[in-house]
Amino acid sequence: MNPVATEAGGDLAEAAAVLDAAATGAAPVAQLTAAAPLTLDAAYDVQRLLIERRTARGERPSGVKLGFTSRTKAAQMGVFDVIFGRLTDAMRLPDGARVPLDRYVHPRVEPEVAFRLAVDVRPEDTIDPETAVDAVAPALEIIDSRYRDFRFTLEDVVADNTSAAGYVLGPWTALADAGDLANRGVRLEIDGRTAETGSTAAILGHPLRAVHAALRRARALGHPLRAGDVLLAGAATPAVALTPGSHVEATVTGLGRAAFTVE
Ligand code: OOG
Repeated sequence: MNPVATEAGGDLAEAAAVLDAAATGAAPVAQLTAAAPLTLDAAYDVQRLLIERRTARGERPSGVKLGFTSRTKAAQMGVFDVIFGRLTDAMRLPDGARVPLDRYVHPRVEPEVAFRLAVDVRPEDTIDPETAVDAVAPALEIIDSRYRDFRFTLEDVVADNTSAAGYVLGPWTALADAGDLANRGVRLEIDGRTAETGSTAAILGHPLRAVHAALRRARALGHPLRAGDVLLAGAATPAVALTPGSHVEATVTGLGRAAFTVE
């Protein structure tokens, strides 16, 4: 084997181990790019290795997510490229869950729209995004950067699996019954008060474009998707820090709500 590749592979595996330990120990670490430059391709390799560590512990892939699909959210973090992350069943929290805060480093929440994959999609398949998904739901995503101060570059956040930490889904509505999703109100409520409002139009101009973007990225990364997988389309508003005891709800007009309570 090429020794340079081995060495680089070792570094990437080490980076994945560091980020994995930061997540499991809820203890932040320095940005990877502070120590050495990281290409975007290498960052996606770290992300894959990070998820392989989780699946080796028994977690199962449950879908994918996009980040920075809305400008207000991208502006909040100063990163303007759409990013792709991977979800596992251990990140899924039941609607109405009680969520312990000490499981995370500095968690934030964002209101989202989720889609459900209708069919298996192998990387070599070309599929129309509208037929790839069959249902839509309101969702909440808990993001938790494993980097100190929640600060990162594009490559850092990709390596850290796009800060993915947890997600809650509201009820599914069949896409055929959901009507036009182009411009639905999205509201984040904390303790009954509106914390953020936005529109599904903020998600790449139309949330179904997120399906297209996710399929394209999954194909480029050779990442297979399965029928039933969840696709989080990205926040419609900036993220809000979680505080103990708060009750968090996301509402998407016409689709209902998703909620959890912080412990
Ligand atoms: C990265 C994840 C952003 C979204 O929906 O835009 C994201 C972060 O802000 O930590 O999930």
